[in-house]
Amino acid sequence: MGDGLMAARSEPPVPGPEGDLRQRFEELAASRDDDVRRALLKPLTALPVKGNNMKTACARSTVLAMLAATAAAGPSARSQEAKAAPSGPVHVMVTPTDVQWADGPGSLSPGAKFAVIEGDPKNAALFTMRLKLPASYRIPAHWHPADEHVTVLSGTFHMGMGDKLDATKGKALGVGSFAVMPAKVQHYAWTNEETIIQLHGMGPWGVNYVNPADDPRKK
Ligand SMILES: [Cu+2]
Repeated sequence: MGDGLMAARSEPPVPGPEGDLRQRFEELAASRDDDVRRALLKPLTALPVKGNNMKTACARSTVLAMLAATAAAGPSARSQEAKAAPSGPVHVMVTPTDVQWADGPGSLSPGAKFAVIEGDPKNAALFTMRLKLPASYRIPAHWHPADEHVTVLSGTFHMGMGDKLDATKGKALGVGSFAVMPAKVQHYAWTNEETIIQLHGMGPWGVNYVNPADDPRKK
């Protein structure tokens, strides 16, 4: 019965339910769109089959089987293409000795060192960086365009909220401490000993000083 159906494709339309099935299959075969295939498949199942018309019933079941196979092949073929695509997440595994420190960043006053260990703070994506701050280091009141997430890895990082650094306020964050400074909220920080923090957030990242005179990029 499969041969008969395929041969019928070059013949003129056959009237009646069987002709309908052939015409639908032609439309379906011409379509590369999964949604069109499904739309065609749906009304096809609703076609009436007379109990004693075995030829129509056979043609119908064959078309349905072919439709099901075609519909099933589309998405799975596509997902295999996706699996074969070369681009994908790049893994990151960094040990403390892997970290390559550099002087900076330019948004902080001299003496700090930094290392970007994931992403690029300039991009609109997640990034992670580390800051190594010497003892008695000051970061005057500032804010960021996105939430700042701070994890203290060594030393003690002191953080306070407000528009002016006040070392009599704030909180001492020891090793293992974590802080989140919401976007645009003014805060400040300082150290009394060498301190390493890990900072992560969504780029593009930036430091905006409450008092422009505190900005080392403007000096
Ligand atoms: Cu900050």
